Amino acid sequence: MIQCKTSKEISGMGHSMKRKEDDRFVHGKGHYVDDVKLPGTLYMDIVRSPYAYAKIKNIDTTEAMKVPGVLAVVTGRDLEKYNLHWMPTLMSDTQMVLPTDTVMYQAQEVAAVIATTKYGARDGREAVRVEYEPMKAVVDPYKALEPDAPVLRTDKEGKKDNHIWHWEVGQKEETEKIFNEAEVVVKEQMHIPRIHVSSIETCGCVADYDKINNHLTMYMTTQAPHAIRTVIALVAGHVGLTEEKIRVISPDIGGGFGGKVPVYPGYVIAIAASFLIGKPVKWIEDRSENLQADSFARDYHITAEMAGTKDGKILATRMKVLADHGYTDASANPSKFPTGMFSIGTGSYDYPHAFMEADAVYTNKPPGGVAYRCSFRVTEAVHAIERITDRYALEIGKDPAAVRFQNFIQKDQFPYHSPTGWEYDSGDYVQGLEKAMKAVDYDGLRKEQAEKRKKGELMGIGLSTFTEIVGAGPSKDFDILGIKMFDSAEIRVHPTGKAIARFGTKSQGQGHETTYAQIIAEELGIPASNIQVEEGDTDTAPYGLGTYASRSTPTAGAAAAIAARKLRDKARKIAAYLLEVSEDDLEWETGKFYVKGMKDVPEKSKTIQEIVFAAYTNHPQGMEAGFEATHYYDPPNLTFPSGAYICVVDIDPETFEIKVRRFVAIDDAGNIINPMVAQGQVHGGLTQGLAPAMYEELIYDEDGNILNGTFMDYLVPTAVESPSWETGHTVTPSPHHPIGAKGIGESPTVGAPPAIANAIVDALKPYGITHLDIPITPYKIFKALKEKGVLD
Ligand code: MCN
Ligand code: CUM
Repeated sequence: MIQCKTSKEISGMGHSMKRKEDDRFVHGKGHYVDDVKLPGTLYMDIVRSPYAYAKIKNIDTTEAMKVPGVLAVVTGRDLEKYNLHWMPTLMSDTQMVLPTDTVMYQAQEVAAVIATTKYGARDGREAVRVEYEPMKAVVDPYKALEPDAPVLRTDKEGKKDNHIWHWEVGQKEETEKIFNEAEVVVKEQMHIPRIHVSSIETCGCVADYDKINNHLTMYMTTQAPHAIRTVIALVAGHVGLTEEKIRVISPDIGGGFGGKVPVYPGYVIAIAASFLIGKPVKWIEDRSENLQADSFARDYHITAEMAGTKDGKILATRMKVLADHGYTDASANPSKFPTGMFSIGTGSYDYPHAFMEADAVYTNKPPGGVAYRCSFRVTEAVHAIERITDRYALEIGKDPAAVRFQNFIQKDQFPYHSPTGWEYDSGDYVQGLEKAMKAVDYDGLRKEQAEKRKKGELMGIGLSTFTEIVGAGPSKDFDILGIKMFDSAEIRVHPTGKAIARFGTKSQGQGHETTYAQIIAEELGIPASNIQVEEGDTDTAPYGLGTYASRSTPTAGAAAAIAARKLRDKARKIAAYLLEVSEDDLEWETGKFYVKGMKDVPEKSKTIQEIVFAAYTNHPQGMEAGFEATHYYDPPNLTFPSGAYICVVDIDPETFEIKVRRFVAIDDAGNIINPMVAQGQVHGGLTQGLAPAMYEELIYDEDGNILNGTFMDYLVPTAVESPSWETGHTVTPSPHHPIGAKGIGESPTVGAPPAIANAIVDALKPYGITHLDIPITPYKIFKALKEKGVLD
């Protein structure tokens, strides 16, 4: 049970207050970027490449310009005149805005049509004639590294291969020595598939350049409005668009999931078009464009190895990654680590040595890599460690739960220093797994499974006991183009004691309007319903780095608490003045200061509302009037949420259809602000974990054609496919966070896939199957059994 310190009326931390924003959403009053309707708006549509790799011989715009309403067709050559045809990526690589001579992936932007109507722009798009000279695409990342592979990035002077970077961490020699001498060594080759966030709302913007005032207002679906404003200023400063002349407004967002962190070429083209024409330009992607061309997630090929003793003690792990980044390294991964937080890969287990290395490679696919509730690639790391731990348990013939208990980092070992250089803040992994096992009746399930196996029935039980790492971040390791990854909160309390609070983050559905208000309510005793939360307008919100990597609670949530505490300090001074006592004689109880020992004497206390009123009407002379505070929070460390997930599957012995019978998720995100919101995050996140485990994968043929570029073929699970998720939690507060909270937004998507994969592989254990790559489909099971000679 979560203990609430505040009353329901105040609704501080721990209250399942209903989400304030939902009134707006359920009444159809949400305001999304496509709802922005400005007088004189022009519409943009984008011509896209049918080839994955081709030279552009010619772009003929004659017919397109004849289409009624078409005003302009913008090509790479046009942008080149302003040096706007390339832009920087967040990983210090470069990306085309529009190509001048070569296209690098199917669906890449080739030209943009600007018209007075949406349909005119679409018709104009169809009328643009592009002459291509197709070239042999490089699709397989392993082949891309072969010596005779064509070099894709010929724009980079002196580039002789498709290799992007090499990264390694850990103890290479010690690990090798352990592997050479260990009693047991297991190894599996895994692919974490390329997937797509497929948010309900696609990406889009309205670029509104005002020539008279030289001012750009950019309405857009971005998770990081301030960072985008800075990027625009850096890219377009040379044409006079300096940062004070740019306002980015991110209205309501219909799901981001990481796909709305990057800067897409469409945004830059829309800005350029509005800048040149002087009218607002709207660009809204359609569903297929979103799926085919926007930032993808994952695509890691991992060789995972574990060394241990015969009786279950893990001694070391080794992981080798090949990362397919597409044609440019545009991961939204603002850290000094090119693999993001993949090096959390020793998981929840305590052993002294590990070694991880990764190589990234260019291929003729869309760029991306970090999206989809990934915590900067913890998804990949957790999948590898949780799968290989199960593989090890299988090898030594021990129950996977027993192996986990044997190797868990114990709660008194925190702060725990991992062999790959992280300092885990807190956790109680034993308690979490015990709770999950109790919830499913683990021993009972194993008995049932043994009975079923005798009858040839396929039932599997899968575990995942993962550690997450979120809250980017300590500024020493995390920045976007040099801007440190702090985040901010500004609280302004009006004379009547009602407040507005603004943040540098940006909710995309996570419920910040409610939960940030609850943090402030907890600290100041002002009812959460009287605290208006605003995000997403760079003209009004304090500078912040945005919402992704489950960082809002760890960073801006902390900033909210500290800004509120600054106000409480001021309130104490005012209360002392009003009550004519010394500050030390006062005590705080949510919502009021009272003279020590006189809690129940009305005239010996002042409520926060009375104090705030005095700040405007009767403040002590010499004290600054008003009641507002700002805080920029640079976290001392990341937070380390964890989870113990158990999945039970039944597989049809004839069709191999997989049914998730039960799924229990015990999460630990430290102190919880709003249990209902947190549970909602877990439910949604679990379905997004089920997705890559069983359904989703972007598939390309050998020419780089996407084979499932529409929702007819790319399977996004819905409520129909989802089991009834069972959730619960344990609470180990983060010791360095002002309210002891850790992030939770991505945990379920990080933890669920290996639990499901482990359950399916466990069901197939009697047939000698040791690993299956996700998404695990009935056909994959059929093929694997066939290969094992089980089926004729
Ligand atoms: N929360 C809480 N108690 C905690 C931790 C969190 O009550 N101890 C609440 C927070 O107050 C917040 C929500 O849970 O309302 C998520 O908080 P947090 O874990 O800090 O994550 P962020 O707000 O930074 O959200 C980002 C995270 C990411 S990275 C992806 S991807 C994702 C996710 O959130 N995208 C989402 N969840 C999503 N949910 C929706 N509806 N839409 C998305 O696009
Ligand atoms: Cu990795 S998806 Mo979220 O960080 O926006």
